Amino acid sequence: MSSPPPLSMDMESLILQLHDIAAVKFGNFKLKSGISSPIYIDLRLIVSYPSLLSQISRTIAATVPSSAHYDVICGVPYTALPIATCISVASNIPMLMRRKEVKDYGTAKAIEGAFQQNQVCLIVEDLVTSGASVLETAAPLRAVGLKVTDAVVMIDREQGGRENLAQNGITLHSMVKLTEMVRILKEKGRVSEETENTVKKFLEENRQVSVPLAAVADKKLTVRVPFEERAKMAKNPTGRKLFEIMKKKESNLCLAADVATAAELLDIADKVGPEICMLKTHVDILPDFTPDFGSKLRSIADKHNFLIFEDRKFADIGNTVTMQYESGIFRILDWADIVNAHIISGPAIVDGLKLKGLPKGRGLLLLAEMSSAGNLAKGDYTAAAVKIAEDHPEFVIGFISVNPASWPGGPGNPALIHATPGVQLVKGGDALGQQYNTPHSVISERGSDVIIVGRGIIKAANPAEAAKEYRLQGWDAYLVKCK
Ligand code: S5P
Repeated sequence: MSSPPPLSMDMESLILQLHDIAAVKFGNFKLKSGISSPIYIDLRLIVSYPSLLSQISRTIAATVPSSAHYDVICGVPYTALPIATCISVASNIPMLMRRKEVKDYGTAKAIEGAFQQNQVCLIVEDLVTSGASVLETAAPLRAVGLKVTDAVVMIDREQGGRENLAQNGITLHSMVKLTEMVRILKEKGRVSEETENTVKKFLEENRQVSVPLAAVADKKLTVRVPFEERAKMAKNPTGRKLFEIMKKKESNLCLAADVATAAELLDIADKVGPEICMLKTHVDILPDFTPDFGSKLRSIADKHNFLIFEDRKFADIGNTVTMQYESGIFRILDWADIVNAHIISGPAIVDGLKLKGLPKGRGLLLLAEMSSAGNLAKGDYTAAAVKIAEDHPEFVIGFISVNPASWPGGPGNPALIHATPGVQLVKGGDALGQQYNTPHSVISERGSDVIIVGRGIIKAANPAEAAKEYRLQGWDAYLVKCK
């Protein structure tokens, strides 16, 4: 094995200073993920040591090779913000700030600062483990039209971050690797050989833990059966087809196409079609709806291989919903693969819809939870939805859910699909009670399968590109869940 290249005196001095201020500690620490670590790094402390902060910032900036071109820089909130600020001030390269929480997505921006489309943004981070935080910052930057090709980090924990970022088109440059740091501390007599070996062993054993997103080892994470296996378990042909499409297109993204007109809807369906497994409509909001709408949308759905989900939210007695499903102006039964229903009126609503839908091979999602603030679909209500679904496996294909991992039985039967609305690239909400979580949180922490995204895509400057970003994030989070 070749020995690593020697570190510069400056780097050694920085490492020793970090140890002096107890930003690097050795012992037995319980990490957020639940695992015990023999090393703990808290770089938040460096703001209290301005000269160290400035030295670190200079060294980090010098770590980026001159071949890596960038126009702006953005620190990952919060610890890397002062570092990015120092780099920006020293280099006179403008900085952007990413808001971690966007309360009112309509008015507040996820990215603050001035920039132009297609400018290249360098991400600055303090510590990379899996690369999840860098990816969470890259997503909103990319969503507003910036390019992200490189990230620079002070300490690389060497736990999969470099590889995960590379998979997302980001080259990671690190000031120092964790094993190098520990080696220096041992050489300088700060830690024993035994400690160095314990840390090395820990890193070796936990190399796979954190890939590719931060919460992999979070106890809320629900490991699920892969979609192709679940396709075989599904009792309803539409449920099976949805799993198959998801696997084939590597997409667990459903577009909520809440646009102003039928013409716009057909247009966006064609543009975003390659990225989605399902397109969700609210046909009653389309002023230009015509009887041929269904067949037009159907041919786009066939062209791009996605399913059509009319978000009708039936809620009446069995007899009434049969008519609402089949008749009227919209004739939903003719063209929608999937519809959904509240269970407020009791299980007979499923019997009513099944009467019409099952002969055509259609599927039904039950609203077990809702995304809006203060909604009443929780606890016993959610449990009742699970029971009704289990009683109708040939027609109910799954749920509209928000946090199935928190249900008493978790997401439950793998033959059933969880689809979750209230998804944007940053956590937040709108002015009318909608609450947003990120694709990663929805899929890998909350145990859902499909992200339903509306305004995050349709209000984007380029909906097809935004859809691609959501698809990649949703799929990445799914892959984590299958590990
Ligand atoms: O609980 C729910 C259930 C649904 S189906 N909360 C929701 O937001 N929805 C739908 O998802 C809602 O009707 C809208 O079509 C979409 C969310 O849109 P967005 O623009 O907030 O992403």
